[in-house]
Amino acid sequence: MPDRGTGPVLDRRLLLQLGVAAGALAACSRDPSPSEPSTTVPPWEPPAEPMVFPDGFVWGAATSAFQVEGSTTADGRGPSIWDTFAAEPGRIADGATGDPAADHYRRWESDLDLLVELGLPAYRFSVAWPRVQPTGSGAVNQRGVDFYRRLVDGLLARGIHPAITLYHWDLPQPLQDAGGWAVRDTADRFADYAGIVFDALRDVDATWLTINEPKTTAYVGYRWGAHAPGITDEDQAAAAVHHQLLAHGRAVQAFRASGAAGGIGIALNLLPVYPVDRAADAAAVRVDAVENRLFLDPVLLGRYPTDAIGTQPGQLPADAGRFEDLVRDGDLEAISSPLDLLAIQYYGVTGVDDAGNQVPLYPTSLATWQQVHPEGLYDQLMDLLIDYPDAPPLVITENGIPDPTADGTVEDAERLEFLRAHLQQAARAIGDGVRLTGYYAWSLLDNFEWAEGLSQRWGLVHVDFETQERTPKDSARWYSTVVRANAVAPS
Ligand code: GCO
Repeated sequence: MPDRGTGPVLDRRLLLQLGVAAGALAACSRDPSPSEPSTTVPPWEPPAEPMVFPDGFVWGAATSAFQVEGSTTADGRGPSIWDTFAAEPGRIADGATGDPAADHYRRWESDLDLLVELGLPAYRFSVAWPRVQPTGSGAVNQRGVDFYRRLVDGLLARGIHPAITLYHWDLPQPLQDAGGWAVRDTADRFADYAGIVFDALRDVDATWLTINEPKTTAYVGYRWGAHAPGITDEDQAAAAVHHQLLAHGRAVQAFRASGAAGGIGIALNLLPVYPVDRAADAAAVRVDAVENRLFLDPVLLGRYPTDAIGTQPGQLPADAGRFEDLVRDGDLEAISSPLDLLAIQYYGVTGVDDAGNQVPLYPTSLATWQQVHPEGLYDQLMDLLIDYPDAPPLVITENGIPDPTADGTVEDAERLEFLRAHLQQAARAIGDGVRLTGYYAWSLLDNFEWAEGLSQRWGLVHVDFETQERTPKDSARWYSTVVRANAVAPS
């Protein structure tokens, strides 16, 4: 995410006063080369007939352990950085903690039944490292492993494909006490943990994802301090980039060595970047490096971009020399280990001004960091096709929007139309040659939305946090029809 509410932004009205029409801005190319002055292009219109997805396209919904499980001390689970962070006064908007969240640790069976009711053929969840290894290293907590075995078996018994994220931000607290992702040892600890989970579930034909959104952890957790571990240090943020990517690479190597079934990838949140005018071109290229290429290039090309870190407008203002010193022989080979899929998470876009600030071009959702622009998904997918032609097949593992009211509702026309518009853009990109093989909506359930606590509801299914009652929203019913038809209708 760009900033999750921090960082400098230009007011949209100011942009318009400057005579810059948002429609024209939207037409700007992401191509880094300074191009012709932008011209307004007509918005894309969906065809009159439903857009059909390829046979075998995988449809699902996603959650993550800390956001839904609750039961944070059950069965030997150790504390994570999010338990610590949420317990600190003022960190979470409504003072919520990870308990009970959506109580999924105890309600997992009925939640899997809900997947069946909605006709979803795939479910993405994450394994909580502190359940499996309560201190982040050493002895395995068998009761933690057993929970995920039951969950996976429950999915398979219902004919649902498991997509398993190994790390969705809940680092065991003892590893943070030793430096967290700012230190190299954490990458080795992660590889050990990943090996434990691969061994435990080696027979399962799963989609494996190593690290969820290393960018968000590095920038929001270590640069802006709005997420756990709440650090504000540019050099630690840069180190967290490298060490998470190294952890990813080591885990892929452990996966291959384990002989586990299924395929593996990493989940990167990407952000199409549009310069607001020609004077912003250079800064926009650097912001693209910080937001996208700092992650895509090492994973897919085996090298870091040279323009992401530094003191020029738009760059991550860490010490580039110190960052280079972190990268040892063999690291980039590990980080660029061949993948079976690249998981991308798409929420919206950003504009960039000539000072490198991320500025609004499109209306935001209730999440102020989310500028909603469905065509940005098409741009993103096409950019990947052009810039990384050897990339593995793509899967969208997150895409969604919070309810427009904090209270929650099951009449969520905004989410339904958001999903429809994004699925149309996904189908459009497939038609233009993108190898996109699956889509997971974020999220199956209303849940603990990090620093926003329970106050932002991202679920297809409404959760009453008093009673834990689940009620599918209109979008969930609509999404079921899309999945069953393997097609998205124009309206
Ligand atoms: C992320 C995470 C999810 C969030 C979702 C909405 O993208 O930040 O993977 O855990 O809940 O994105 O913010």
